Amino acid sequence: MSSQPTRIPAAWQGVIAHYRKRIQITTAVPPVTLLEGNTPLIPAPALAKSLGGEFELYLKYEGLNPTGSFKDRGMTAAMTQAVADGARAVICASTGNTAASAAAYAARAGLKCVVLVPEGKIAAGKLAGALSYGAQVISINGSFDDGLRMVREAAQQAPIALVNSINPARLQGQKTAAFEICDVLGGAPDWLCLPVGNAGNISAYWLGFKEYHADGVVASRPRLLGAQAAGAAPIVLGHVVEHPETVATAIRIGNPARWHEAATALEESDGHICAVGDDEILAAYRQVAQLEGVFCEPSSAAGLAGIAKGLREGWLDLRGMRVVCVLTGHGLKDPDTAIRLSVAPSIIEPNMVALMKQLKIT
Ligand code: AN7
Repeated sequence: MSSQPTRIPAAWQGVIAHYRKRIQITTAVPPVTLLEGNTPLIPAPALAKSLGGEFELYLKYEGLNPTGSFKDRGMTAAMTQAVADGARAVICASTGNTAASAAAYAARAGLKCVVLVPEGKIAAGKLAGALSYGAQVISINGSFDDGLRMVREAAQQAPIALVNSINPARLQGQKTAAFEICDVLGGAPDWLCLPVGNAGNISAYWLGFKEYHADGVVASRPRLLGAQAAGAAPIVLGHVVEHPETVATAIRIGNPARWHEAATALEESDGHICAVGDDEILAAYRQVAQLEGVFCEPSSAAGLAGIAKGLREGWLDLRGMRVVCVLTGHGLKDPDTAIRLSVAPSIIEPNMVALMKQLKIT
């Protein structure tokens, strides 16, 4: 036995450091980072089989980022740029994950952080995060879309940096997930599936895949499959949804800021965007946890629900293909939904008779 510790080679330094030359943001200051990124790409053979098999399925498990969602990739870039620009405070509207991420990275950077969230429509783990990281949390009697309109104006009227995904630095950070997928697979997948809310992420992925392809790093680009919740599906419907409603609160958005970019990405990739019902989202959410041991938040399962729907309805043919499904946030973000959907634990007396009865052993 060697008495020396085995050093892990080239420890991960976060997405900006790893992809520095490709990240179009300032180099004037060191990155504000929590070593986000480098998330696992988990093979999901049991899930693929349950969906009819005949294709390779991988889960990009973004819930393993420092604050539990993909938002950290964009936030490291937005916060680094804000520091370089001399900002003292940052602001965003959020369905929850952006708020938690902004709060953490602002804490890291020593900046004040203000987040606007829709009252009563933010999952417990996200609120807990935003509050714990020390952000000023303002709950509005309105939707995410109302909040976004307000913070856009606030950033014009006050010296406060906007860190929603209309901030271009956010997309620069978030596109690194596309790079990681290609770097792990040794090429681009045939399809990339993901939930769509404000449409920043689908736009960022497309930036990343296009860039790798244009530079000859990969030989092909994936087709994109976006999924919106049926009660909040403006891009699918082709019009703003005034009162979006869905159990998938992260994507409860009626007027996406990156609508145009998402539409372009869908068109350029020969992709497709579909609406999935809450029942379909929750079925996929339970399936990925119970067949693969991967716990994501309900919204994150929308992409998977989109695959299931496409295969069931016959407009999606994945035979022989390599498919990546992005699980955008961790299941622990929304413990209330997880518990509400499950059978409650049985409560027993602390003795063996009671236990053996539960084990159905007589
Ligand atoms: C888990 O936090 O919009 O289409 O304010 O939290 O890039 O908006 C969250 C969005 C998917 C949709 N999955 O991504 C916010 C927010 C999860 C999310 C999305 C979100 P975009």
